[in-house]
Amino acid sequence: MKVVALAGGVGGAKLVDGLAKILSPDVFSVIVNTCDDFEYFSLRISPDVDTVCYTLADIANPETGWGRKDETWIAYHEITKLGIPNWFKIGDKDLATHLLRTTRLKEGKRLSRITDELCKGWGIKHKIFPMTDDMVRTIVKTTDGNALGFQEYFVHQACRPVVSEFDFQGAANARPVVAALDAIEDCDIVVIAPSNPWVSIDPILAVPGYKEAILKKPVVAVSPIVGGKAIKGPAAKMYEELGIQPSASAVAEHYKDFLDGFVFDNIDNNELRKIQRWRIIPLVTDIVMKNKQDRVRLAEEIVTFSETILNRSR
Ligand code: FO1
Repeated sequence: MKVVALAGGVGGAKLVDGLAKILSPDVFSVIVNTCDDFEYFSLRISPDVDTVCYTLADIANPETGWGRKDETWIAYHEITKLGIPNWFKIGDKDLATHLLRTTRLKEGKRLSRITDELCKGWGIKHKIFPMTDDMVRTIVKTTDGNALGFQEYFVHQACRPVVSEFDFQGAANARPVVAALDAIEDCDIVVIAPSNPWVSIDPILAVPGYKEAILKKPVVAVSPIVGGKAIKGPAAKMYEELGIQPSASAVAEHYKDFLDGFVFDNIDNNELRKIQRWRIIPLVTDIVMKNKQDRVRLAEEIVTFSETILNRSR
């Protein structure tokens, strides 16, 4: 069975890691959000791509999920000592990634080709596709009338502002990575990882071509909301600020136009009927990935679940 996952930051990367442990590179690939990308000290940062790759290469910081494990902060402290504002923490190992990516971009290389080069260097065999080679970025509109770059909102202002709208700048005119579209067309099922629907998955679907391609495929999504809360990040806060009660069923509703199966946590079993009303097949299980074994266990359950969905549609 061929699987393509759509993923964003830390939560999505954990499931991608579990799936990559049980599915070989010829049957599993990943399309990653690049709307969190930004320039910092003139370096091009692609946080979600790096988080997925670092996690797959087992070099991710286990506490934060982003950045590198066993990191050193010499360059970071030297910059700070110079009194330069330094709110986005880049470690020395992580810096190497941004230096290489920025240099290659200046040489005219596309982000997808640069990601291939980085993956080769990190020993990652699975195909990791940035969603586009074009420059896109999430602008977070807030109720006090500001329009913030995503990292300004997420890191510098620690998700405090109240959101009112998201603008995926450049997405409507961005071109999908052709090989990523081919991977969807060639796959048996698409898995939407437990990433933030608003700012990790919606940006991928905003790039022309992806939504049309996944509409032709069975789709399974995994809830990033458990017991009304996000496992990590501002997803639940965003739901509340957008006037929607954060819940597993709210996530299923977000995707319901193209969803065949939905994986959510035992704690939200009370949402079962609501989700079934949208003719979505449920898988209720423990979806909180506390360790690497959980990632593989959940991935195995999702693969089995996907096979039952495929058998139904045949
Ligand atoms: N997140 C933070 O909360 N603080 C940081 O200083 C920070 C630095 C950072 C550096 C590289 C990188 O790839 C990610 C980094 N992140 C940081 C996480 C990043 O903001 C998020 O991972 C995504 O944008 C949302 O998933």
